[in-house]
Formats: sequence, C-alpha cells, structure tokens
Amino acid sequence: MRNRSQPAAVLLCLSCFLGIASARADSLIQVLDSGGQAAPDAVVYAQALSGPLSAKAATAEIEQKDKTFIPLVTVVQTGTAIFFPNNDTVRHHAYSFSPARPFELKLYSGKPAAPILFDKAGTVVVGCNIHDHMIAYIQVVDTPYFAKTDSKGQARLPAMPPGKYTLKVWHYKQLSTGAAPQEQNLPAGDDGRPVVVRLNIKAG
Ligand SMILES: [Cu+2]
Repeated sequence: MRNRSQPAAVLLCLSCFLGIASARADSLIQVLDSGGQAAPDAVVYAQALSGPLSAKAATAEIEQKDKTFIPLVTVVQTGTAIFFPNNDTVRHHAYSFSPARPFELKLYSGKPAAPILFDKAGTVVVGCNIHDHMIAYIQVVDTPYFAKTDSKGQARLPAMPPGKYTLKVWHYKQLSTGAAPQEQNLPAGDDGRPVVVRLNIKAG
C-alpha cells in the first residue's frame, strides 16, 4: 500500500515546485546617497544564500566614442565576454590593472578581434593609456539577477526563483573609500514599495 501512494506524492511535489505563486516578483530598488539624493549608476544585485549561480555565456560591449568609454558603468555576470569597439577615428589603448581582470588592448582602432572574458567576480577599472581622462567601471557579479540604477536612482531586479537573497549595492564612488558593496537582506514579500538603500557617498 505504501508503494502505491508514492506516485501521488511525487505528483504533488512537482506541482508545488512548478507553482508560479512561489516565485519572487521583480523588486524595485531605490538607491540614495548620504544626503538622500538619488544615486544613478549604482549596481544592484541579488545573491542567493545557497551560493553563487553558474554563469552562462553572454556578451556585452563598452564602446569608445568621443574619447569616452560608454557606458561609464557596466554590470555583467561572471563568464561574460566584453567587446571594446573603438568608434573614434583616433586610436585607443584600453587596459586595466584591477586584480579581478588585468588586461591590455594595445593601441587599436575598430573592433579588436577577441573580446575580454570576465570570469572572476569583482570590480574592474578600465583606462586608456593615451587619454588619461577616459575611465569605465565594470562590476562582475556571481548572479544573473542584477541591474543598474537610472537617473532617479532606481533599478528593477527581475523575478527570481523562491529563496533567500542578499541584496548588494555597489557604486563606483565607493572606490575612493575602499568600501565593499553594501549588503542587506532582500525582503521576501513585495509590498509595492521600493527597497531603499542608502550609500555613504555623495552622488552629485
Ligand atoms: Cu583613448
């Protein structure tokens, strides 16, 4: 009799597992600076407490235009390859000394043949050997659940599987203080209000 009841139990578990109601809705994150002003270009990401998620192959692009890296801030998951196309007529020489991914793309124009693979979590600061003012920041994260704040300091994390998550927020202005990404628990329920995170930086 016990054996005969098992298929029903398995079926029950499966429907429970597939239940859409148990998934997390997307979450709106509001990032503020120390003065309560909106903090644009902050990287927000949610990390499952069960450990880092496996990376899947993806690509991104940081363009060089008008002697500027565009965008200023990029967030990617570990395992992402980033292209650095030069859309200026002058040549650039992109490089980084950051431990998470040191690299060098020697003096070039157009699109380098191979992208740079970012397979380690951390912050990568990119510069140009020719133009000292050129700078870009890459935050490499161990999760597919990430976003970047807009001009209102808001970002929306996508819907995620059920579970506990740590919300991490990183801003390039934290680099001068050496501060690690700010962490807090991501509330389980969506009560319709944004999750507010206040950083110890000056956004303006
Ligand atoms: Cu340059």
